Amino acid sequence: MIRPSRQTQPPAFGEADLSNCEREQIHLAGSIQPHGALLVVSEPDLTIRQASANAAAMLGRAKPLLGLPLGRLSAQLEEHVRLHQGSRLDRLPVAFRCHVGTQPRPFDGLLHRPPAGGLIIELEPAGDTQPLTGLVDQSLKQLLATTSLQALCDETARVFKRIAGYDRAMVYRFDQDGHGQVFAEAREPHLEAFLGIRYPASDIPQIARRLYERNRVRLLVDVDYVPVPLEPRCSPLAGGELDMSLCALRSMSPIHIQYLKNMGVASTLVISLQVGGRLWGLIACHHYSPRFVSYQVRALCELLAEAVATRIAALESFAQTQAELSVRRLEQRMVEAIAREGDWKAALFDNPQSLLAPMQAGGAALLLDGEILTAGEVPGTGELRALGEWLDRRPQAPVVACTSLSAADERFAAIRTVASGLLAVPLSRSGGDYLIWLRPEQVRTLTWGGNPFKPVEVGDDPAQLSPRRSFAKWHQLVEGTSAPWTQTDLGTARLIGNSLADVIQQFRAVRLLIAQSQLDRISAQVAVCEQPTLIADGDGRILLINGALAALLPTAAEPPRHLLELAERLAPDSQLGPRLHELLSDQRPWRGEVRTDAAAVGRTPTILLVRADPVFSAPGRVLGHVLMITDAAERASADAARGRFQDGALQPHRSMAASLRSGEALLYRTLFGDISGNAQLAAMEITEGVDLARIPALLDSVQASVSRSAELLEHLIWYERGEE
Ligand code: BLA
Repeated sequence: MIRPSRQTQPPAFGEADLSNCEREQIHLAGSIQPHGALLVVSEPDLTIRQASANAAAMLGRAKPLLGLPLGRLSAQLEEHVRLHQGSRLDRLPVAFRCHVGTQPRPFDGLLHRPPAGGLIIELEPAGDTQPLTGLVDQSLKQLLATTSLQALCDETARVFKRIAGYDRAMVYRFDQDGHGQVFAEAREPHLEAFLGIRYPASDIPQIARRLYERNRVRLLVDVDYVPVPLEPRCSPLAGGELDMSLCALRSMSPIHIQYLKNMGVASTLVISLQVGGRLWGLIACHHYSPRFVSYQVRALCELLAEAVATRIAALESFAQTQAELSVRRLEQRMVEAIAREGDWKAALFDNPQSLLAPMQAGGAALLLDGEILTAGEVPGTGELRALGEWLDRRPQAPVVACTSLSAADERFAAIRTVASGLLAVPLSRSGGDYLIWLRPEQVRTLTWGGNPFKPVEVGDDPAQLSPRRSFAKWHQLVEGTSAPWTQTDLGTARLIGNSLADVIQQFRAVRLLIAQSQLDRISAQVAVCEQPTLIADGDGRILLINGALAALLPTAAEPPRHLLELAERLAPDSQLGPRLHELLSDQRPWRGEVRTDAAAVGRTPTILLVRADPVFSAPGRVLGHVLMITDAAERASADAARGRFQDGALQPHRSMAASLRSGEALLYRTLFGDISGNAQLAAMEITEGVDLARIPALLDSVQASVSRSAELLEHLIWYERGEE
């Protein structure tokens, strides 16, 4: 990985060198690709203030364009621009067909507003247009019929290759470190396969990745193009360089162009896949001769990429739903074991597979109260303790994942055959207590497209930086590393950890009840625990309320003395009272959510997850009751996201209804129906998935995707109208 330089000024476009190319200001390109022309006009007078050097010639004018009112160039162009003067246009350019020149030629116009003022008009040669419905319908159906991530991505490569007409289309997927792998590919039969090949994170700088989250489609028509400068270079309206983030004609970084030349590629079309608020991957299309694709095809690609991204979110959530089931079964067994044998450990460790299989781990270890219990293949006790100490020294996190313990700390090199990968969840905040899964070393060969450790070379001119020249397959033997942990593994570990922490806490409370005579001494454990916990005797009289639970109650009042009194204080008029009543009368355990009453508690209402259990000393003989509460802030924000989704996501775009003619409205409804149907299904999969922490981001991204799709559809339909 190339480190950013310590210089404070990021390098200007085209001036990056080895030390700072990660920060090249690619959105301030100051030049365009020559297949189109760019104008910047002031508003509301629509006078041309800045233009690409090729604009006058391309638009059929002998004289320079600066200072010219737009209408003098083309009345039709002016009319289209006036139509959009009230709209925002700061997110997605709007497109129209118009004729410009003394012998008028058709152009596709693209209009948007950069942040610092002015209106950017890009004019491209008009492409052939095709009826939308058939193309969208058919492609969407093919994509949405897939039921696994691999099948979806394979189909995506095929659909994009066909629609965009490139020699090769790839789905390029990023891992957690930003490295990429060609995950699916469709190519002309004579081309070499890139499927499975990896490329290092340094091939795509962070700054470019952030730009690609906003501008989702990039076209490079010909790697041998000569960039056309803007005149004047600086925007008279904005003062500085023109922000070209959303420009379709933006000139691309010379480093990247050189990279493509080294690869033997002549032109590219690249579309972002944005899932859960982050750049999940790219759909990258390569052609071996120059290639231009028109606005309509690009917008269609963008629309389909939104549907693919939504489907990816759904399929990833489905994997989590499966994991959730195995966690619930494990918890059930622990609770039963407590009731039956007075201990939960047997449930976890007598049948090691129940603990190992959900994580595909080779071994597992529980470090608790100084004791160590293990399952499967694990290193010796000394090494396990060393792992616990290593975890203690790291910053607190809900889950710790590592795929190469020996790289993290060389002392662990000796145990790499059983423990190269580690996934750990802390069971207490004070440290020392962990549930750990281990994966053995997996010696494997990774295939990279060129040497990932030499991403740059010094060119013939030693001052000149060049990306690597060789893309010959480079095999890396990876040792001391385990198979990677997935997002689903991390989510499942968190769930098992939470559920185990609950069970342990409950078990400690039970021991406390059994030893009522020693209440003072033993209660210390429960008292310092940060999970709100309460212990009551067989009649519901409260023996102990820890500080965390007391903090949920109104501060001034006396602490409640009975379970039913607690229900009244915490959440009156909720189901808590009746359920605790059943607990006392019928010994019926209860798990559920209650919403606290803001007025009663004197703070914002919140959702609490409650588990209430009877504790038996012998069958049928109740010793007491334990009540534990989890603050469901995550659940609450998941619920809020679900609400926002239901309210907002499936609404057609606001301005649509008014702007469409009847035939268009029908077309819009049909296509929007497909898209929102996909989104609705995805939302269902997502809310059934387990990892509460990820639900809001995923749902919000599906919603953002639907709203972006609605806007794109609207633009496509407006554009088609211009065709009539
Ligand atoms: C951009 N590099 C990119 C992009 C891709 C790659 C896909 C985005 C281009 C776009 O969206 O149009 C890399 N392209 C690949 C890979 C494959 C592919 C891996 O087809 C595999 C098949 N590049 C380097 C080095 C630097 C670098 C060493 O290799 C600089 C340190 C820079 N890459 C770089 C820059 C961009 C880029 C600056 C942004 C280009 C732009 O949008 O202007």
